[in-house]
Amino acid sequence: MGLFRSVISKLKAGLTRTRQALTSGLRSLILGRRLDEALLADVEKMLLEADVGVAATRRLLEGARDDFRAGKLTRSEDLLEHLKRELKTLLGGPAVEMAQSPSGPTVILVTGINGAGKTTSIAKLAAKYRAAGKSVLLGACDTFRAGAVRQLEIWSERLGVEVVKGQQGGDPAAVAFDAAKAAAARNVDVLIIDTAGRLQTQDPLMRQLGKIRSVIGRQIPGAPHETLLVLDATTGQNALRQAEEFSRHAQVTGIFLAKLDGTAKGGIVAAIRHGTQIPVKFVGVGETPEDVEPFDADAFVEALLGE
Ligand SMILES: Nc1nc2c(ncn2[C@@H]2O[C@H](COP(=O)(O)OP(=O)(O)OP(=O)(O)O)[C@@H](O)[C@H]2O)c(=O)[nH]1
Ligand SMILES: [Mg+2]
Repeated sequence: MGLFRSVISKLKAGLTRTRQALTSGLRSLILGRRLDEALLADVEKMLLEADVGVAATRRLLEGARDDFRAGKLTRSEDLLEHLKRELKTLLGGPAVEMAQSPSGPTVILVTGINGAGKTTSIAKLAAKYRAAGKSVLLGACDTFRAGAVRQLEIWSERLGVEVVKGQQGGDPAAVAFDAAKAAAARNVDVLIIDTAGRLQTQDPLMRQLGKIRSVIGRQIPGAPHETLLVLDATTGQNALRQAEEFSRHAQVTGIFLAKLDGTAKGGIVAAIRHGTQIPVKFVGVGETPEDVEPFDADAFVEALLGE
């Protein structure tokens, strides 16, 4: 049993828009129609519209097409169950747990483009760890955007956790140094580092991320234990490209897919899973600290395609 568990009802609520578009759409498409090549083509179109992506869609329907042509899949009602099974396989088994330092603080570095949802997602993680009885410290390494430190502080006050901060415009690596030092001295369970939004194409900023990493690693052996890339689910296939690019530059260990509630294109999860090796570890389904679910393939598929 992991530290965090997935709650299907909450996931379902968060997936409302995708469910309306995809699931209701699939049901009404399939019900009362004969299973034939035309129906398979329509289902394919619907999966593509939900941002499942070309490659993942092909993979999801491959088996159905083969089985249909071999006469093994004959009833349209069975197609949905078939898709569910395929999607579960594609998304791949149980949740991938967050890494944990064997001794001393576990450090989680959070990165992503501007406005992806990094700071909000950090509040969500902090709330989760607090609820699991862990002590949490935050590092305000977004020294770039005006108001960024304050935003993190407001969350920290609400959640009852402390923040290590520096001067606006100062060196983010210096803040990372202070935060890691404080985390080690206080022996907190978890240190979560907020960073400024950056594009994967901005070399100096990507190098800065490297500097933050090495500063933390010198203070706390093995840190950062997790590098989470926050992606905005509403950006569709663009999110997939960010995942590819960021993982090339930073050693991303997991994806936090934010704003899944804000999109009818929740199929992006499948595209990311199929297109990268990085596990989706959390999904964000709203703006409050409670609106987060650890990603679990079975729970996700049930919430998405279940009744
Ligand atoms: N609906 C919804 N909104 C979200 C979610 N996560 C974040 N947001 C909203 O997205 C907006 C940007 O979130 P931030 O957490 O400030 O994003 P950020 O990546 O830290 O932004 P910068 O620091 O400016 O790069 C805010 O309005 C959040 O409330 C989510 O899961 N669902
Ligand atoms: Mg931020």
